Amino acid sequence: MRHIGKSIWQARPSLAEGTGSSSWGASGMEQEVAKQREERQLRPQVTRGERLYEGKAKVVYATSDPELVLIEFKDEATAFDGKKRGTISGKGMRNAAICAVLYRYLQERGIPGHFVAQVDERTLLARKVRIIPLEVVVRNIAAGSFSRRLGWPEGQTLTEPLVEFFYKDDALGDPLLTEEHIRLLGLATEQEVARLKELALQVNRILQEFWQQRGIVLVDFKLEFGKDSTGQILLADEISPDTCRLWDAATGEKLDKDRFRRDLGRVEEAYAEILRRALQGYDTTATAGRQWKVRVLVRLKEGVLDPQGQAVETALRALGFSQAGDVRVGKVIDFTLTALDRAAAERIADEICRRLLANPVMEEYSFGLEEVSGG
Ligand code: ADP
Ligand code: AIR
Ligand code: ASP
Repeated sequence: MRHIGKSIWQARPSLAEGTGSSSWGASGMEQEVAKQREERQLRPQVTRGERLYEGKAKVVYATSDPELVLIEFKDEATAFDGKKRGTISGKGMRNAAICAVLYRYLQERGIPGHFVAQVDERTLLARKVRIIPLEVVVRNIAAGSFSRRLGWPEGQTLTEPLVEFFYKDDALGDPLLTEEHIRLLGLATEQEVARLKELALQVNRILQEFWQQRGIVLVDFKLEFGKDSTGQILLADEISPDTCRLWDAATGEKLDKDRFRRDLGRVEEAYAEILRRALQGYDTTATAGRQWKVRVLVRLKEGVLDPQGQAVETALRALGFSQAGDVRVGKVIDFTLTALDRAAAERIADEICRRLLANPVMEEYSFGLEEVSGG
């Protein structure tokens, strides 16, 4: 493994000593710092590599781990496919923090996402994916291009959530696509489109509840998805006031990028308010769900040399147990996890095995799952 430059963990300023921004609630911030410490222990050796891509709102860097990227959030803002440009001071830092909170919340609930850790004020570590060039929009209330296109007044509630696909192509102005267009253009298969819709609606349910608890109405939002090196579809890119419409439930005030798009003023304040609300009740969100006991068995794949197994076999023979043969030594890993339901727990356990516990080249794994009762 290549090591480029300083370890990002050493390079990062601690949030606690960070900007001194007043937007962090005291207990929310303590929780946040604790989460970051936990995440840091999981990925201690990753270092920053070359700049892979600079977009309108973020810069993406390679890392010493080919499966991971660093995503740095900028204060620059654009709207209308880059035609309107400006700076929203503090946006990078706030969007990175909001995004980290939302991704943790979603991934704890079994949504497969690219988020790994927040490494400094404006930078997230994420699993590298090949982005599927679709913007997947979910709408609960009419607004924006939906209102313009179909003449529904802004604010009218839809009878059920609507999923729309747009072609992620600035030069074409991100046109709306039908599922037939997606197939014709070869952007995704029918099964993949079904999976994207399913995930988008799951994300909508989870985020609607998250924001509702914080006095915010989730009007609509845009998601991006990508495929990791194994071909698994992961939720990727950011989820923030840049990509969601968020209205104050009590006053109807817009607390998102529409303030910038439409020159409504108090843009920075809106982002700060969303961060403050996102951090509200942070500790309760971290422990939501049921407790599951997981037992993972990891063994070497058939045909991989197992010196430990051979040693045990030799020792058995020395003791006279000539009946025993084909000894293979594996390991057992026990842990508990918190998840809303069995399906979520299984998705998370599988991820943990694939990403950390079993080496995909040499090892195979299986796991069993049991709910901790009486909790
Ligand atoms: P844009 O490309 O629209 O200007 P950004 O400035 O947000 O957008 O740039 C970030 C780019 O990184 C986006 O194109 C986004 O699709 C891509 N991206 C987001 N998450 C990942 C990831 N985990 N791996 C690779 N690319 C990603
Ligand atoms: N969005 C779409 N393209 C880029 C972004 N950020 C988001 C908007 C809005 C939702 O998708 O921020 O929350 C729908 O956008 P529109 O313009 O189609 O109404
Ligand atoms: N389409 C995005 C927006 O309006 C960004 C951009 O168009 O530049 O928010």
